[in-house]
Amino acid sequence: MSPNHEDEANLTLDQVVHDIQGMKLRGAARIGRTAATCLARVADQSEDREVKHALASAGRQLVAARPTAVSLRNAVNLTLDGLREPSPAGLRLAVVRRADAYIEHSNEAASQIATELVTFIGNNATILTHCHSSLAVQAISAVNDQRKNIRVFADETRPWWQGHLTVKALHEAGVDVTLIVDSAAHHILESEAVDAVVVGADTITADGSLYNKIGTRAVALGAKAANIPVYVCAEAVKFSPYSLDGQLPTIEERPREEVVTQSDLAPIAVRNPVFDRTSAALVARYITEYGAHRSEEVAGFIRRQYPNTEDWI
Ligand code: RI2
Repeated sequence: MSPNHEDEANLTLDQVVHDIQGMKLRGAARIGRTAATCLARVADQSEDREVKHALASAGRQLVAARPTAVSLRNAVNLTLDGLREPSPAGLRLAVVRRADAYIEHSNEAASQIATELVTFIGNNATILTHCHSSLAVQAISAVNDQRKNIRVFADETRPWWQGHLTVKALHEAGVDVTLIVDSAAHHILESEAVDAVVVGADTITADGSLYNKIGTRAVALGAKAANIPVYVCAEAVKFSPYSLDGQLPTIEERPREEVVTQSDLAPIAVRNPVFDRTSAALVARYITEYGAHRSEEVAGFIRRQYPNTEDWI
């Protein structure tokens, strides 16, 4: 299911923002790569006299498209890096180069994270996962390639059913995977002697909290109760430098129509939060391209990864 970012290179800024808001473009890693690609296109296509303004405006529009995934804001800032270059030509060149570097690093990070996760999972392991994380899918596939007799249970993940993407991708990779409804997760954790929960991340904050797809918190609480470790596959851009000074992600709420469309339920109120926060104590390790980190190590990791965020939006 790994997206071909060239497909997105032809999208306009408005199309990218629309597709991210409409969940046509989803997955925090893919959203970040698409934002970098989009900014390179804006740089390429802007006149000298307008390039700085066009990039600043595009950056703000992209950051606003999905408030919970910090990879989007980090991708914009890592690509624009404060728009400091003095000349239009220098700015244009720097943005295109940084966008290419971002995309190359993102793709390399996924395979480094996969290699790191394998060190935490043994033969005959049973894994449970939630939603569709391209990083978790790649890492679980690597575990299946290098360990014997691996089984996976995947939550379907209402209301967008991203678990269907996960089971199809893992099945294509030759993994023994079983789809379950979200509310079966606790039962499976206990009755199937699950050895590890492996999920992705939208945002990780300095206190070690994980912001991920709705339902992750419930799975992590069930794992804690069953003494099962939770491993989070997340490249450095999933970590929030903005949380060092207290800026926390907004939990995105989406339309009721994604939950119910039946006319007999029309009078009934519906809430549709699509992310939740899993506290630091429930995460065993954050598996990154720079190694595995405990929750209490996250603030230091963020400071090392993001030493200078001056002029960032
Ligand atoms: P990768 C997804 O959100 C899920 O929450 C997933 O865990 C996270 O992004 C990270 O995905 P959505 O886009 O970056 O389905 O690992 O709302 O692909």
